[in-house]
Formats: sequence, structure tokens, C-alpha cells
Amino acid sequence: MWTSKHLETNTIHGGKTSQGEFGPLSTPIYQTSTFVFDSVEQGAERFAGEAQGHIYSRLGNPTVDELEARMALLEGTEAAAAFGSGMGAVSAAVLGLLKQGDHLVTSHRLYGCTFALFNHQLPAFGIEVSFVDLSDERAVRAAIKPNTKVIYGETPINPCLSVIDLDLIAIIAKSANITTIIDNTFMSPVLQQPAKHGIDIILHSATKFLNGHGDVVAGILCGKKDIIDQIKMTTRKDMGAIISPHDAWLIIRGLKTLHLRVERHNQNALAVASYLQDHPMIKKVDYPGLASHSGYKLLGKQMHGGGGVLAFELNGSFDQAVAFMNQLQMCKRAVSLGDAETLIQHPASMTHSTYEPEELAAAGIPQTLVRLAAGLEHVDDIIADIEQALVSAKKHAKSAA
Ligand code: 4LM
Repeated sequence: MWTSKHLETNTIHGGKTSQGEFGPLSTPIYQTSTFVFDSVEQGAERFAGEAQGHIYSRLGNPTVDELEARMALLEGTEAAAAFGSGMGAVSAAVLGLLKQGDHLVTSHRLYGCTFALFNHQLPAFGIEVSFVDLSDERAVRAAIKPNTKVIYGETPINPCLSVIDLDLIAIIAKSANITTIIDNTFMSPVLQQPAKHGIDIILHSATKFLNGHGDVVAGILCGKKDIIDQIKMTTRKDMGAIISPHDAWLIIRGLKTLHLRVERHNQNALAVASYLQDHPMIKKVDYPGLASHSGYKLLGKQMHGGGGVLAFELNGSFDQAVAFMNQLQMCKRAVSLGDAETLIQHPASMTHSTYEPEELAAAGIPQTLVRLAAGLEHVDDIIADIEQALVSAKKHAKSAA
């Protein structure tokens, strides 16, 4: 398999596995549920793992294999497994690695559905969960117990963009024989490669930057071959959150422009964050690309940019924030991120509505927080739309007074 030392080239050429009968440039879509055996013996040998070859697309498919090979290459791991959603990847990873009586240490801030899975479903299976601030070394060390098997985090964290030091987490985990899982959705391998910092499993909601066009829901796990194979043949096979060949193909296509898109998302987010930071109507901006952010110290060391997502709070009431969001003309009111369109949402009532109000307060996620995922439009258009909506929201506040 041909590879380059440059990620930009690998997003296009690297990991190509399925050449296709007619030598197509684009990867063939093997849109099939099952594969025909030449003989009963051949089928039995494939089931027994004694012969190479596909069996059934829930177990593996050539188009999906290619996506997995490409993602393993981009994340610098031995193997990868693709899923029908990011949450499919999260649940297959944790349920594949933890059993009744085990303990998970995780962050007090997580994507809303990951929080719900850890807060409600895992305890129902007899798995203990501790929610701590993973950027606080003492808190992480204090949370570890003899039955701790996994440390799980996101960085930057959805929705507040706080940053976790990956080297530190890997060192703490390795000394206690604990497996680490890091959700790299907000960075993509273009801006951050957790495996280089000693992280065992790298997770993506491929719905976001990897696909990049808002038309697929998918997930990926990258890691060592033995762990990935174990997950493929247990929780992915038996719980079944498999990706379709067509969706795998759309992500392979998206990956070819990943480096260009991420660069532009990053530039646009930084410009919007800088503009908002100086705006009299804005109380606070959370963006790791700003020198004022606590995660800025890891820029260059762990991350090659602040990413495409930022969060902020308006001065003034919650109603004013709602009025601002409702006045946007070009930016879309929608959850998700990493798409060509700038997307804006309200975490407390949307992506993080799985948290009770007191859980939001404990996690430090303000009710007034707004999250913006910068798109690929000209940055002047994004800023102009935000400016006109802020002006309208101010008028709204005056007329309400
Ligand atoms: C959102 N996020 O924030 P699927 N990990 C992270 C995520 O942000 C998400 C997932 C996993 C949003 C969805 C509505 C850091 C999702 C879950 O949605 O299952 O592909 O990924 O807007």
C-alpha cells in the first residue's frame, strides 16, 4: 500500500485497498449485504477465520475496509473500525472494553448523548462511572480505583472547547494499565493525532469534519489491531451499528478534501472568535485558538489549530441570545458541526439537553452559551450575518424594556 509522509497526500491516495475490476479512480461501492461462497467448505473456513474473504456486510465490506484503512493511516494507528454513527462507535468501544463491576473515569463535560450513555445506560449494566475534570491531574489521579479499566474524554470538549492534555492522560493511564479513549471529532487528524501522545483508541463522529458535507451519520474507532478486531467481532458484530457501503464511500470522498476544509474552518473560526472577543455585546468567547483561552498553551504542542468550533455568551439576558440566533439570515440554526454551512445552536436546550439543569451547572455549561460551527463561506459574510443579528437583538432588548 503506497503512503506518503504528508497527511495532505494520504487523505487522497493513502489506504487505497479496493482497486476494482476496471481500474476506477474512485473507490467502487460494494452495495451488497452478503457475499457468495464457492463451496460450503469455503464458507465454513471464512466463518472459522481460517480463510480470507468476506462473509456478510455487518462483519466487513470492501468499501468499508478502504475507509478503515484510510482512517488508520490518517490517525497513525494499526487499524480502524467504521460504524453507523458516532454514538455507535462510542457504545461499541465502552461496552466492548467494560463489563459489570468495572469502572470508567470520564470527563464532567461531554457531548450530550455520550453523557447520557455514561450517566444512565452504563450504570444499568453494573458499570461504575466517575465524572471528573480531565484537565485536573489531581482529580484524575484521585478518581482511579483498582477496577478502573478505561479513561474516556473529548478534546476540545463539546460544547465549551476546554482542552485536555493528552500526554498527561496517557502517562497516568499507562501507569495503572488503563485503556484510554479520546474523541477527536472536534480536531480531525489534520489538527490532532492522539495516538502520537500515547492514546490507545481514537474516536470520531465521522458525521462531522471527516465527511464534511452534512449528508452522512457515521462513526470511526482507530487503534491497535487486536483491540479493533476484538470490537469488530463482538460489539460491532453483535450489536450491529454498522455503516452502509454508500456512506463509507461518501466519507472516503469527503476525506480527499479534509485538509483544505479543516484549514478554512480553522481560519474562519479564528476570525469569528477574534471579532466576537472585541465586541461590546459579547461577555465571553471560548475558542482554543485565542491567547486568552486556557487550552492555548497546548497549541503547537498537541493541536495544530483551534479548530472550526467556538462557543460564546452574550452580555444580557437569555431572551436576547435567543433573539440573536433567530435573527441570523445566512448561518443555519442546526446542531452538528464540520459542514460547509455555518451552524449555530444552543447547547443547554439542544445537544446537551440530556443534562439536568443542575448537571449543566456542575459541568460549567452555562444556560446562555451559544455554539457556532464555522462553515466554509467567505468569513466576511459570516461576520456580517452575526453583526446584523446582534444589532437586531439589541433593538429587541430595548423594545422589550
Ligand atoms: C453535535 N455531536 O454536537 P453522531 N462525539 C462528539 C459529538 O459532538 C457527537 C458525537 C460524538 C452533535 C450531534 C448533534 C464529540 C455529536 C455523536 O451524531 O452519533 O455521529 O456522533 O451537534
